[in-house]
Amino acid sequence: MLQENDKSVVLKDFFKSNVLINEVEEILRFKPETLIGVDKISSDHLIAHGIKTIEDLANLTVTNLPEIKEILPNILQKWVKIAQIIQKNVREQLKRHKKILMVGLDNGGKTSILAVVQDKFSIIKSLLPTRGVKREKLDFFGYPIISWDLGGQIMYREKLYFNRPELFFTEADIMLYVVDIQDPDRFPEAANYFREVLKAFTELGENPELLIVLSKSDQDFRKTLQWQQNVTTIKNKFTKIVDEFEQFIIDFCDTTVFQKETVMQMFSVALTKVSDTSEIIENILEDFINQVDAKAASLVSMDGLIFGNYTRTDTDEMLVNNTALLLQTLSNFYNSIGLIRERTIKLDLPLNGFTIRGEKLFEYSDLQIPVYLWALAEEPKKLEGKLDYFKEQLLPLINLFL
Ligand SMILES: Nc1nc2c(ncn2[C@@H]2O[C@H](COP(=O)(O)OP(=O)(O)OP(=O)(O)O)[C@@H](O)[C@H]2O)c(=O)[nH]1
Ligand SMILES: [Mg+2]
Repeated sequence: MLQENDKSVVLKDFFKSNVLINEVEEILRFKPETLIGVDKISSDHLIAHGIKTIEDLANLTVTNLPEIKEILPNILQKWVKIAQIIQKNVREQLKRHKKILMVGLDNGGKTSILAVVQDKFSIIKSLLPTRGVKREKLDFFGYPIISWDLGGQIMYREKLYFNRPELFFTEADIMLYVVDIQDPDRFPEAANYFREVLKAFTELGENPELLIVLSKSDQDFRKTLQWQQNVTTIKNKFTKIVDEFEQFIIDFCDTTVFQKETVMQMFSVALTKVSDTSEIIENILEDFINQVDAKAASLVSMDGLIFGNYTRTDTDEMLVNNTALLLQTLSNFYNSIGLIRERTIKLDLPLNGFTIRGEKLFEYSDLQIPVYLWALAEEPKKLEGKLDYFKEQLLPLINLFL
């Protein structure tokens, strides 16, 4: 983030002080006169010669400039060079954003998930089907993302996306394929569309990460046998499809928009797939759990974002993460009725011989969201004895990557 701010400061320095920069991608569409040193009259001459934007200026070749008699060639050359620096910078900034494709049948819950991530709960009730593709920039805990929400209605699926696949299915870091888990009648249709998308990726030589989102896994529904059956059906169907191709790996996550933490958790899983950051955090956690003979550790924010975790077995991972999320929900409830948040949250399972323990480390973002280190340990004393070491030595490292 710091880097990005630094860069936009540099970019701003090229423009007159009255020019407001809201979105990086707008910059290339600015008129030439927004640049420092380009007066309105010269700008109008440029426009008259078809050079209407910063981008047009940048696309000129310095060694082969058009003749504009009102502007000296060496001055024009300077402006072109500046425009080219700006263009390069803008492109670099945009590239840093992870591109997330939201794909799936109509009514699956794609746009709702994006609304939850942005805390726009109120719009969910009145959402209309997405028309075509909706692109949006999000900031997920400071992590820059561009989401491409591909409206799932049949007309778009049949007439738009596969006619020009290169416009939609290239350069994605990850695809979240959303399946409405409450609608088994449409599982075959969802599976066929998924296969078509994988074919398009294959033909384009693209290999994004894939995460299948089992949406509408509402709390009550999750408790039913029907939910379990539907999940099994989807997992089998989709795993088979992926096996038809060579290059893809899939993972599954369930969400409900009625519990924000499920959506946050799903997004964290998605981001850990596309960022090196969590790998680094995982390495640090691995180092720590080895030192204290623990079995698993996870860094989780109070609203359910998992920054990274390290475990040796899937069961331990589930144990730590699910316990953390549930106990944090409880802690949030205590907090909401006026109790002071405890620094340490602990659950002993003596018959099973272990303890799951969360320790508050710091508060994250302007909203001051507490972040806890969770660990599963058979000898929690060892862990407790090393917490100061963790805070003093390892946490500053982790902070570098948050
Ligand atoms: N029960 C339940 N309903 C949900 C959930 N998420 C979304 N919905 C509802 O499902 C409907 C469709 O949601 P959208 O987010 O518009 O679906 P979409 O995938 O964007 O649909 P298209 O834009 O047509 O592709 C809306 O009425 C939502 O309120 C959920 O987690 N649980
Ligand atoms: Mg939509």
